[in-house]
Amino acid sequence: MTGSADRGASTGRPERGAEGGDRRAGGEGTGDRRAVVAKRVDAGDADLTEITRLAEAAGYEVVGGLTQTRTEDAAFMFGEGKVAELRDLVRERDAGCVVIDNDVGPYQTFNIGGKLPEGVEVIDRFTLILEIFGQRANTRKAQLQVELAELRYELPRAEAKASLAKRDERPGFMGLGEYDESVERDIKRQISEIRDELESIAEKEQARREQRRDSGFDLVALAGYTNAGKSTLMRQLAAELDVDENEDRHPDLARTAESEDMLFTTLGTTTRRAEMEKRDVLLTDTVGFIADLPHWLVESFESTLDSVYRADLVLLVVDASEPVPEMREKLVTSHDTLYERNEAPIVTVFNKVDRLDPGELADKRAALSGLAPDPVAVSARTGAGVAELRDRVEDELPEWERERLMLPVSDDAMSLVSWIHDHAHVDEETYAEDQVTLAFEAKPSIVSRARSKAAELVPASST
Ligand SMILES: Nc1nc2c(ncn2[C@@H]2O[C@H](COP(=O)(O)OP(=O)(O)OP(=O)(O)O)[C@@H](O)[C@H]2O)c(=O)[nH]1
Ligand SMILES: [Mg+2]
Repeated sequence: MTGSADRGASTGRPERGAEGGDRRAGGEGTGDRRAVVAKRVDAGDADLTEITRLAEAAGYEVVGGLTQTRTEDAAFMFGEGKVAELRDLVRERDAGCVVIDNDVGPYQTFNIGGKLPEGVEVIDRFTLILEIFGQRANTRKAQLQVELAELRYELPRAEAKASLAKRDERPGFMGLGEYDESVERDIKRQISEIRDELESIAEKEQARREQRRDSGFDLVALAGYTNAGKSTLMRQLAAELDVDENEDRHPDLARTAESEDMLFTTLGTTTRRAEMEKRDVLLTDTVGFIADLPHWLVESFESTLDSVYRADLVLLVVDASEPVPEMREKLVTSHDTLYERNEAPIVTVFNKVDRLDPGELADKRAALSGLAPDPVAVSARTGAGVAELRDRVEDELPEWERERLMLPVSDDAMSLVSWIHDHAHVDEETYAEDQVTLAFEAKPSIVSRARSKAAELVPASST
């Protein structure tokens, strides 16, 4: 695996001098991956489950946790007493890093770091997610998206530092040494360059989607919260063949959609041909959703989700083995992510039903009927319900038209016959002496192309 130090260098992020102002997790080389997780909530009980799983996904060993319920402290996020507790816990557990599941501002990060033992890193939820994405980004597009997100994370911080340094005439503020305003300009320039490149990749992908539709394929996308079981379901529904012509894919990459009991296993998109009765379906698996992401991070990864937004049908996968409140929260996050840009009908899939008894399933259906009307229950692990899901996909896809064509028996007509076989579902093919009758069903666009191709044939054959 490429160390994040390498990757950092390739982003061209501003140099921070040898004194090491960079307090972010250093990846390989720093050695210490023991982390304490912490979270503050305004009310109720803070839950450390997700941040722990995220930290583990990034390769940390979580050795302690700490929560606090109180309003945000402007300087320290937590109360100062809690920060002292945090320091003691870090010492006791010999942790090298503190992961905070809150939107920690740059000054708060700096202040908390100042109270911790020397060399202990402070990172927040977003930096952690970026770190995971950075470790797993394996296509040019994914790398660009990570770089974009990193730069967008950096920008307000650079702005703040520049203006503070100017106002206070403290060029050494936060140990940055000589801070140059040009850093800010540099970040903005890089952001715009990356955006341009991402846009041109997105245009190519859009062209490819159109080409696939023209060839008679319906495009179905898997969406859902991270770890819902999208990639596992992909394997149930699709042939092993990977149809992504990913020119820039890293050579040593496995070309299958990987599944692991870990958050954000899948980052890039994988497209495979699904095995359906009638329809030719291309199924795309992609990055999972997660709650509480700032808009800049979501936007940086937006083009990853284009295959979802522009699909003909979306399968929204939900882990139904979780308690109803969690399912509800994750459904809401998923709908929020889809809401603004999605154009396709959505079928909700309750996955992991092998872990439920029938009574529980019925209760969950009832409790969530508002958010998930008429879900299909499956187990991507055992394959239960997958046949029903296939039927449902075919039912929900845009209607096909029926057509019946009578063609002359000629070479040109025969190549049209084979074109129709490739692009449509042929119900009947009968040969009489000098003509062939073809009855088929296909997308409206395919039917009209077949008609016009047939119309071109007739004059030649009638001579
Ligand atoms: N018991 C059970 N486990 C499942 C089922 N489907 C998936 N899993 C497990 O759930 C975990 C996550 O599955 P993935 O397919 O990687 O989930 P994903 O939605 O692709 O996750 P990301 O790529 O991280 O967004 C893995 O450990 C799977 O083995 C299921 O039907 N039953
Ligand atoms: Mg996956």
